[in-house]
Amino acid sequence: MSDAPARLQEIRVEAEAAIAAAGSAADLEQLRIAYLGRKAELTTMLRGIKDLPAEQRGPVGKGGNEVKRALEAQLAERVGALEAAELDERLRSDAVDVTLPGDPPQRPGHLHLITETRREIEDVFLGLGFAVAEGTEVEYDYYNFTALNHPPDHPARMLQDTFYLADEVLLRTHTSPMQIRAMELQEPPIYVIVPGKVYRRDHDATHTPMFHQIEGLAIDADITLADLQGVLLEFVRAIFGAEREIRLRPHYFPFTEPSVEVDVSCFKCGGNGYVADGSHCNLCKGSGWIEILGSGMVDPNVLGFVAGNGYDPAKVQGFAFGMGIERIAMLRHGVPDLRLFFDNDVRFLEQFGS
Ligand code: 2U9
Repeated sequence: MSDAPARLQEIRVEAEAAIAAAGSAADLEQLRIAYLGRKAELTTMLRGIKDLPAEQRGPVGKGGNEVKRALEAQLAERVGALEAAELDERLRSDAVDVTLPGDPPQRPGHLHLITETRREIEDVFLGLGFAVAEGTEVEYDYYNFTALNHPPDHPARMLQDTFYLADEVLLRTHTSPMQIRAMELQEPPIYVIVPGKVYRRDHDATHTPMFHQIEGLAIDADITLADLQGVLLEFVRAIFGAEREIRLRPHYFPFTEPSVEVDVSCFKCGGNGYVADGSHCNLCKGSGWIEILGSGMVDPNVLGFVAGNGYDPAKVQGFAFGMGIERIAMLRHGVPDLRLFFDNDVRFLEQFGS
């Protein structure tokens, strides 16, 4: 061990170079174990001093402890520097830029145009004293046809026109069955409207297998066709504008007698039939009138089916009307194609709703 002091200097040079080159706190810990740990050469040398010749003990002990302190100091300095650098890097990579715009806000949804139109129509009739009732979409043949005065061989009863679910059970083809049920539940007088989905086996540009109706029914003593006209005029002016007029044309429905189709004066040309440049109005096709609904005085035969609940055709009478909600919405908003209501393309839906 005569060259122990020289070996100490070699260890120091080697260790200092390794510590200076270390890239992480973990690397430095490995170097601490290698150069200063229990099994390190320097530790072994310091532990073996007592076995050295007397004249070497002083220089090796002093030199060894110097190297040890120098390496400890260098390690501590490098650990501090690396930890600071690692912290800086973590702060940099974890940084949140609070000046960036946030996630786009959720746009609030809105009602479908059919629902909005249905509610607006409901509000008009609620204001006139009608109640709103909703029925089921699956119905008995009795309520959908029989009690509504449809003879057994009526074409609407045919399989081609109506969705049958079972013998005598079907998807309602109009909301009228709920009117019968309402009369079974409530004695006269009754003023009720029934909105909802109805189903018909029809599918082309102007018909969908499901669409929405609102029907109204008023039964009381002394109701006349003039009451029907007054109610419908109020409705039409609320929905299509205060200037509107209505026109009744004779028609036929199984459940009303007499029956009428109702036209509203054209809200595009004001009922003139032509527009500013003298050309024919393309909305009313030059007639000045637009068909919007059907109605009539409830056929006494229909009242006969609920006569037991006070609807004696000799004592009470009334009017009924029915309209397609899609048709009203298309006319009001200039929607060109019925199928737009059911495609649910947001570019269409977004244009409506409050
Ligand atoms: C009862 C008695 C009579 C309801 C009525 C109409 C005339 C009518 C159509 C309009 C377009 C259906 O949606 S549509 O295809 N409806 O023309 N509906 S009278 O009559 C009733 C209802 C219930 C007890």
